[in-house]
Amino acid sequence: MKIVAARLIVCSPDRNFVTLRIDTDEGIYGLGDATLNGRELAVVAYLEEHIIPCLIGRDPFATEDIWQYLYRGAYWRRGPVTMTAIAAVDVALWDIKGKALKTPVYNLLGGKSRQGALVYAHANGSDIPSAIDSVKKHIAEGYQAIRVQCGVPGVLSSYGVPKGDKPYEPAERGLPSESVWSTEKYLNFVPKLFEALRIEIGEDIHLLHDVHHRLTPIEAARLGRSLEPYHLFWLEDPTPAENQEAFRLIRQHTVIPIATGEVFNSFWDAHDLVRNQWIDYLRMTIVHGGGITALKKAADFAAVYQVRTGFHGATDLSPVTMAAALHLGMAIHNFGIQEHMPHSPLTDDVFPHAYRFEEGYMHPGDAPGLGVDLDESLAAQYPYQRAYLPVARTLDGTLTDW
Ligand code: CS2
Ligand code: MG
Repeated sequence: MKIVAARLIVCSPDRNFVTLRIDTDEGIYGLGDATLNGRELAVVAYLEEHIIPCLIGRDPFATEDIWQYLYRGAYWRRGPVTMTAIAAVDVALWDIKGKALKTPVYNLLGGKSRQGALVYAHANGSDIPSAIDSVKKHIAEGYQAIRVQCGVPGVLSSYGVPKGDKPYEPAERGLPSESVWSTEKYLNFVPKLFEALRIEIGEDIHLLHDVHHRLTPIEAARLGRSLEPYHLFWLEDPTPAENQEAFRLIRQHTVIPIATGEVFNSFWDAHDLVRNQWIDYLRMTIVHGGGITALKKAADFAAVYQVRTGFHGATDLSPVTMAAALHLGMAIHNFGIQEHMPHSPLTDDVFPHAYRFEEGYMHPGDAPGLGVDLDESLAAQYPYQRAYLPVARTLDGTLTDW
């Protein structure tokens, strides 16, 4: 079998998605997600100008060799644009392999290690009563694990809380919006939120929380310690992770489980975190971390240190990435949990898929390959629109981490 063509489909069914389609001489094609939120067209150019010409004529089954060729062969390693482009190729090739062998991708990665992938939902509210309502709504839908974000009194547009009555979606069309942040108000408020939640819903449901990279290590340690009585499943991105040593300090002060990695693009971003056991869950994602080939290795390395996975699954990762994450999550031994922020009905129409949610778990389905398609004529009705993630400033106007 040979690769004969590859092209990009850029569409915006409620939000932007970049999809790579690779075609073979046997009529089988594969899809890969190439979406990098707010920087979409940089990946399109990287693929069109620099990668696609090198793919034509290659054997699509050679996933390891093609990965090495694109990673080592570029000489310039790592970075979100490069690794997203490599991931798109890699995922499309695994899709082709599964379709050609007439088997779901999880069978090529070790086979089923579990019956389904435990997922966590997003609950949010502008204040504590509405956050509790949102948690109860998700429990009624069958979720057994729920991330909770809440408006902080005195903080305009807190992270993870919708502005109007539409579901929370971080990227906005137009230029970047600016939100305001106060660490002091946040640190005083969050323990009250989780205390109220445990009183209201009891201990059975897993609760999670995302700090979104906003604290210093010692502030994160204080937050972790103050949340210990409420038994969180994890505290996510408590501090930015460029300095991996920062997590040592957090670990010295609190036993709260820590998750990080959604912005990592190489396992080297996580290497010290994992081998020192400073984290409990690795949140790297297939689309930004170099594909199934790279994430399988990262997960296997993490397994040696009893670190489990918690793959990123926000709406800016397309249904192709969701499917890839579910196939890998079904197969690896150290799967922990999968984020599930459902796509809009329009996005689901553009990307028909075999995966499904049932009683707190997701299942990738048994279709050959990844089990996701792209309705190109529908996609064409929703062209790309420039959009950005917000930026954040502290109360005195200093730019800080969003
Ligand atoms: C978030 C994301 O899902 C998460 O945990 O941190 O919503 C993140 O903000 C977006 O994926 C950014 O593109
Ligand atoms: Mg996050």
